[in-house]
Amino acid sequence: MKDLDLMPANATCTTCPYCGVGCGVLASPDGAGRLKIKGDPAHPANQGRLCSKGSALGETVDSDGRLLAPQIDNRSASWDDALDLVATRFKDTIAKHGPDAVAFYVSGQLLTEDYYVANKLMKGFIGSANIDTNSRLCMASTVAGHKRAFGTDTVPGTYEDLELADLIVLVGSNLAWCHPVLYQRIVAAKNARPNMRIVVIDPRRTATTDIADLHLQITPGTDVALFNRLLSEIHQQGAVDADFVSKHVTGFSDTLDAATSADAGVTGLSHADLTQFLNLWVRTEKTVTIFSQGVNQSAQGTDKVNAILNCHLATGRIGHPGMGPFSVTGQPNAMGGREVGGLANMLACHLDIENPDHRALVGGFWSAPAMPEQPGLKAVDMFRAVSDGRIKALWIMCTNPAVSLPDADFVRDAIAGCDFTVVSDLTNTTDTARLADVVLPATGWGEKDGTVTNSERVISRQRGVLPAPGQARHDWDIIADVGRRMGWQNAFDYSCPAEIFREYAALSSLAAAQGKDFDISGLAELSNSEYDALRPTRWPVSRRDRPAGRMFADGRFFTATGRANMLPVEQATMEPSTPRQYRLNTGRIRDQWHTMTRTARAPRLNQHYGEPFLEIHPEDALALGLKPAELALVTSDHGTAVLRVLITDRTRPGTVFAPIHWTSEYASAGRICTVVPAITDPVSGQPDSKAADVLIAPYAPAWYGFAVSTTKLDPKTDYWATARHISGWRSELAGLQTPENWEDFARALFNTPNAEISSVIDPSKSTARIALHENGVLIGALYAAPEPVAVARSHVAALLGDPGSAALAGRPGADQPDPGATVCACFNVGVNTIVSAIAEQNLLSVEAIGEALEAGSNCGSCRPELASLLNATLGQAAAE
Ligand SMILES: Nc1nc2c(c(=O)[nH]1)N[C@H]1C(S)=C(S)[C@@H](COP(=O)(O)OP(=O)(O)OC[C@H]3O[C@@H](n4cnc5c(=O)[nH]c(N)nc54)[C@H](O)[C@@H]3O)O[C@H]1N2
Ligand SMILES: Nc1nc2c(c(=O)[nH]1)N[C@H]1C(S)=C(S)[C@@H](COP(=O)(O)OP(=O)(O)OC[C@H]3O[C@@H](n4cnc5c(=O)[nH]c(N)nc54)[C@H](O)[C@@H]3O)O[C@H]1N2
Ligand code: SF4
Ligand SMILES: [Mo]
Repeated sequence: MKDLDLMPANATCTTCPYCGVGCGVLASPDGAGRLKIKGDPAHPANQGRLCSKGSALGETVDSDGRLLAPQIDNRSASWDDALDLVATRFKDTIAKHGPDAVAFYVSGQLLTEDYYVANKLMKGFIGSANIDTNSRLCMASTVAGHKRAFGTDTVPGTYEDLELADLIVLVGSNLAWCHPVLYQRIVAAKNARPNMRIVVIDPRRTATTDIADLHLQITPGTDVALFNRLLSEIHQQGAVDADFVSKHVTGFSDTLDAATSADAGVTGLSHADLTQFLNLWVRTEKTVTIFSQGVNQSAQGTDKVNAILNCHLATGRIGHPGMGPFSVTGQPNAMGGREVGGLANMLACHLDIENPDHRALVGGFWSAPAMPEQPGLKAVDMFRAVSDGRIKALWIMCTNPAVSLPDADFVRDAIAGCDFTVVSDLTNTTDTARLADVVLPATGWGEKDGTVTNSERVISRQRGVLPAPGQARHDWDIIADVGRRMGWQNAFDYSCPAEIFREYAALSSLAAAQGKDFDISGLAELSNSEYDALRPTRWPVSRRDRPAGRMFADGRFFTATGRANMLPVEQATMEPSTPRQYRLNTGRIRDQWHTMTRTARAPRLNQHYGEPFLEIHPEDALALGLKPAELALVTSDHGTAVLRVLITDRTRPGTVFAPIHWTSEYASAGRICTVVPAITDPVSGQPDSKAADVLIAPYAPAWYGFAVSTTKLDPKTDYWATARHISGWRSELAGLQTPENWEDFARALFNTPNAEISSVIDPSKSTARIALHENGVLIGALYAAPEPVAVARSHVAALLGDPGSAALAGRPGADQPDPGATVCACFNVGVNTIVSAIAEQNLLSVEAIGEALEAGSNCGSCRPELASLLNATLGQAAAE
């Protein structure tokens, strides 16, 4: 890890492709197909910091596993054949069934230039608005809430506001794991100004709640009631900014009436906690309310957003330093996609599809033959239309809907049944790509060039550092080529992303002339080399006389009246789960990104959690007869998942939590969206991904197993989950029937007919330990038992490639302590190592752990966990 400091001076400045913090990265080829990575000290978002995922980027970029040539029906094909087929099938479908019989489903991970071209092709030339994006699952409620309140989808705040705030309220956001660098900036600010207060509103205890002065463990789905209660408290305590409201806001009295009749009892919060929160919020001028998926992904997501915005509007706490509502974006270009009109109900540059003037303006600018007059289908409805045959040709780019959309088995079957499906991805092995008729190899991060916009409206360049693997091509180039092959040569005659960006910036000039806030006209004349050199830039960047920087500072909003709207919102009635049901909450873990196509390639990112799991409260586990590390069967009307049980009081009784990341590539039944119903918010169309009613039962296999192997296994066992590790692969296994002969079973599992087998099999206990050697070195080991196997997993994984038979013991000798599960992914430091160092070396702070073990001293993502280990260990010591 010391080579982190040895960054060549000519390293390329680019932007991290994961979360919406949008950290600047310095990247330079290491000569072996990978990259050296360092945080860019000059980037305003991160000032040199990176989290665990960003730090491991260099390990995810080699060409191993990449699709190198287009495929038609699973066979390699030339680009000409593949793109001619795509163009012909789309043209024929449109000719026969009309433009709405085709659709694009795209992604907040496309670059702005890719997005612009896809949107132009669908909305301007094909003449349908059936282009929607995975941002529908992510930011749609915020988009709708912002538009209702501000008349525009604009985030007013900047990251500096978080450092200037005296109170930060995090609603439905696990910032420590999902926006780690922002979280670290907040931690640093709080250390510098200990009077800063932090409140976390989340039904679950998370890594983020560790820094909270107050954690409101709210009943899931009751945020509207809480913020309505806050609004009436603001009024009662005389904290309404009457001047601001009278000049700049509409709807105040109706909204207050609705709020005053609200009952905060449904939140389940104690009187003391509620009062403390209300007083803190009402009495702290400099308050920032950060919100994320606990707000957006709800059947009432848009109302939740407006309930929060109402409180900021009533107090005038918006548009000034250190205060404001702050929706943190998920994907690297979620914001850019919103600006470029990637959603089915928007046009580019914040223009509206339903406004005839806007349509005419964009249509004229593009010389478009056909502009749709109606919004297109939103993601969930789009796949319903695929299923019932209304959509007959579908192109999915840069997203994995067979895993990430609710009711995922339905979606998978819909895609499989579609007349013609095209997928553009880095690999052909994703759950979605495997269903496609045509798979197109796209270049990925590290290879492609363009721009992204982060959560604070800063546009940054992603820059290519590595050559495209095989024949892979850039997304914008693939889409433009199809556009030309469909007959629109001039409109799609682009030669580089800079050209696309200039066109987009010029369109924004026209939008701004219509009174829209999105304005990057100042960048419309960038030369190719200026575009290449573009430093991070916050919009607006206008060529008109228009101030840059903070939005809404002058109290002017983008509604017809110029005033912001407060909106009366009511808490929806929460349907109680039936007594046998549990409410399933889903979300993210620290070291994986979505469907794991990139992060799971970096061994160190698989160490934090190596398997799909279910967090369940001890009382519920007891009632269900589930013991630690057993497997649970999670079912709903829609599907089934099998997950490792993690018994913890982090989650409330009656509610369980599962991560979203696992796919059929890495586990037998880990796709959690199979059990999530496709219930959506009526305003935004965003799915409620946080409140599925499920049944839980013990999975009860006859045997459990753990295997290490030098190559990826293809287990045919009833349950399996596999992860890449430093020296090979680790697999968790289970079966409903005990194999008759463990050695035969092992031979088949490892698919190594010639390996030498040694084993310790105890029929009386039904346990087996088997080691496989080839050419004298260990190539695999299997441990099986009727209960979850107790084996020192990291230890045996490290023995792969070694001579000798130490693996049969399954645990290290007394002189070699087992480091335990990895906490610090950068320096590979395990929990046992940390706990004993705390006790033995009398370590009293996270910094001291860093000095002793290096843990937490690079990316810092594990610092919340170090802090809680410290608390637990020191607390225990104090009690002894
Ligand atoms: N490590 C990692 N980071 C990521 C990503 C990733 O895949 N991995 N993905 C990125 C993307 S695209 C996104 S959208 C963001 C998401 O970032 P977050 O929104 O922070 O992440 P989630 O884990 O989806 O959900 C946040 C929290 O909402 C809580 N919650 C559930 N129901 C409710 C409720 O009714 N009310 C309230 N107040 N809270 C509730 C959950 O318990 C959870 O802790 O993360 C981004 N960053
Ligand atoms: N239950 C539940 N479901 C959820 C959520 C939840 O919290 N709970 N969260 C939702 C949210 S917020 C989100 S954002 C989605 C994310 O869900 P997805 O978008 O489906 O997940 P990703 O794994 O990011 O998919 C990106 C795909 O694009 C590929 N790819 C990467 N780079 C490129 C590129 O440059 N070009 C092309 N063409 N392909 C590329 C990757 O290999 C991968 O297959 O999941 C949603 N689903
Ligand atoms: S916080 Fe981490 S994942 Fe997000 S942009 Fe920064 S380095 Fe990338
Ligand atoms: Mo997202």
